[in-house]
Amino acid sequence: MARIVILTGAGISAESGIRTFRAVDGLWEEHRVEDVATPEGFAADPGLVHRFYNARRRQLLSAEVQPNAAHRALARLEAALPGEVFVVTQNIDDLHERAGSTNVHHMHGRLLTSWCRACDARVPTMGDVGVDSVCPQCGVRGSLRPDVVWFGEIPYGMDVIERELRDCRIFAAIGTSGNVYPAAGFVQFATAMGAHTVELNLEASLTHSLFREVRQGPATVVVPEWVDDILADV
Ligand code: BV8
Repeated sequence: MARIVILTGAGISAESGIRTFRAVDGLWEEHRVEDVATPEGFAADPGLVHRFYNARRRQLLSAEVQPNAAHRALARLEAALPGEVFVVTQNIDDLHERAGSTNVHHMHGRLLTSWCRACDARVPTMGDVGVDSVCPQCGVRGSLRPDVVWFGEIPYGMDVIERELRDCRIFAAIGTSGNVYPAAGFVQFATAMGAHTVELNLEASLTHSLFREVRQGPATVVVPEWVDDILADV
């Protein structure tokens, strides 16, 4: 069980050039994100939803997008405190891993994986996926969907997340607006378990008043400072 549980959201990847959810003003090709990132949206127009994720995957894999100082600070924290740090991210990018974090859980899935609804395999995905794509595992055509948790679907690993929250001493939320549940509710649970809670965000989130400590500013500034303070105390 980790002593420090860190929830991250789109804001930690903003300075790597990946637009946050709310910054895209919730629109994609004139569709509300909530309509595209749902099972109903995928059933209604799988091509549109594949395009939405193909565009984000291409951007993520472009040379311009690299882990930033906030991702690297969390990797430094984990290296300094082996076994003590657990990152649960709402993000579907791989920037935490590329920065060197190893104990990372993607509760909303991953952009670089597809899920075959014919054979249930998760397959690594670096290129575009479409309604005619063939599953590399079972050969079925048209059975691949993004390996992403959409609105109305159950986030991955809720049992693991609850166990980590139950035992943590410090809960930090970085770059998340507090819009989306169940992630936005983790701070209440951590507080009930007696953990110290801290929000690190560009601006006050919807849940900022639930945190014992708030550090406002860009993640590349406030996260390295926070990590330095944590390591100065050990
Ligand atoms: C669930 C997919 C049941 C992948 C995402 C009514 C009807 C139906 C459902 C609901 C409802 N009311 C509530 C719900 C539940 C629903 C929900 O919360 N809806 C919201 C919109 C009200 N939740 C669900 O459906 C979830 N499932 O509830 O199942 C259940 C639950 C538990 C146990 C059993 C059953 C599933 C939610 C997952 C949806 N999928 N993503 C993808 O396409 O990416 S959510 C999506 O939003 C992303 O994952 C994203 O990470 C997430 C949250 O957004 P944030 O990360 O917070 O990003 P945002 O842009 O909002 O904020 C960025 C923040 O960063 C801002 O505060 C900004 O100030 C800050 N920032 C910006 N720049 C910087 C910065 N901070 C620091 N430095 C910077 N430079």
